[in-house]
Amino acid sequence: LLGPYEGLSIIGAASALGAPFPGNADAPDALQRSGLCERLTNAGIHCVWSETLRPLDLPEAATDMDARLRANAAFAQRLSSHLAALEAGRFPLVLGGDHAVAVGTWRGIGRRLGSAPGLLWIDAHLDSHTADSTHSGNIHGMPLAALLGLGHSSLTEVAGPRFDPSRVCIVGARAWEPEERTRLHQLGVRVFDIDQIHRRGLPTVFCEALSIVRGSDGQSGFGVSIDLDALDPAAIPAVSCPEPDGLDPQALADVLLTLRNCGDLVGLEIVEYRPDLDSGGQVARWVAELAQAALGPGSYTLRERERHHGAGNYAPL
Ligand code: HAR
Ligand code: MN
Ligand code: MN
Ligand code: MN
Repeated sequence: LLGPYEGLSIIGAASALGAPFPGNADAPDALQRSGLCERLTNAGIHCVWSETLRPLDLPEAATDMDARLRANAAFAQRLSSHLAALEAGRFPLVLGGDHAVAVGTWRGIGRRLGSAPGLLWIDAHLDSHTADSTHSGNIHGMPLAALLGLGHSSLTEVAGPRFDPSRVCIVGARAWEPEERTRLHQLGVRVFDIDQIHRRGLPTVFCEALSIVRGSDGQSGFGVSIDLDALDPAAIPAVSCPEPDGLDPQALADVLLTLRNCGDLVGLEIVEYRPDLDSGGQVARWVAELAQAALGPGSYTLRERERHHGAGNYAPL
């Protein structure tokens, strides 16, 4: 199940169950209306909108942590099953929703592969709280801990493999609480924070991060999860939790071009978009721009199989 893939399948994950505002739930529909799929198709990427999953039960008592954990876990479980069943040959692009959907995305992709891939988490935050350490009570502050096997059992038991901390890293971090930073340090997850990116430059940091998540064999795959709040809110204001001093969107698009050459990229996720804060559609255009940078045209990842084999220029990694 490594690349090249025959085409891109977009999966909408229309949940805001993990966020403090409802706006993330409308993101997949807004992105679909904005012509994302047509735009990628015009750019030479074979693209279909596979399905948009929506929460079945919207808990009224949103104040009750247990109810919210259960609702988020139930949604993640359905998303995991959808990804596990995705046809071979299709590359998954998951569009959130808030970042809590990542538990379903990546556990499901792990099931599809038969083992956990490496994971590059591009985010202003660390998303490594548990239900016991959270200050805000928001579940979208917990998905990375859950993928690593830590936190409330409802989330950690979403179907799929547990992720290996030595093949996970975070890029763009600049807002966290001490408990989650300590947790990641103890696990050995590498965090490339914004100060380090300013010092060393994004291309250098991105390259090092890729070498960590890809591992040494090039066969176990890696995924990329982009939380749009990693980007500077001056350019990308339409997110749930904006944090000043973020990445320049064009600079991120430029380094994502590297992914076109990775036959071991197994999935891409873009989350936290708030269409209710994007009346001009400028952030929706950046979502398309980032997906296009990572995936093509002319990428190895999505190269048509016949053309790939016919040309014979690309050896599988
Ligand atoms: N650490 C904070 C919390 O636990 C902020 C989490 C914000 N989460 C997202 N995803 N927007 O990164 O609430
Ligand atoms: Mn996040
Ligand atoms: Mn974030
Ligand atoms: Mn706090």
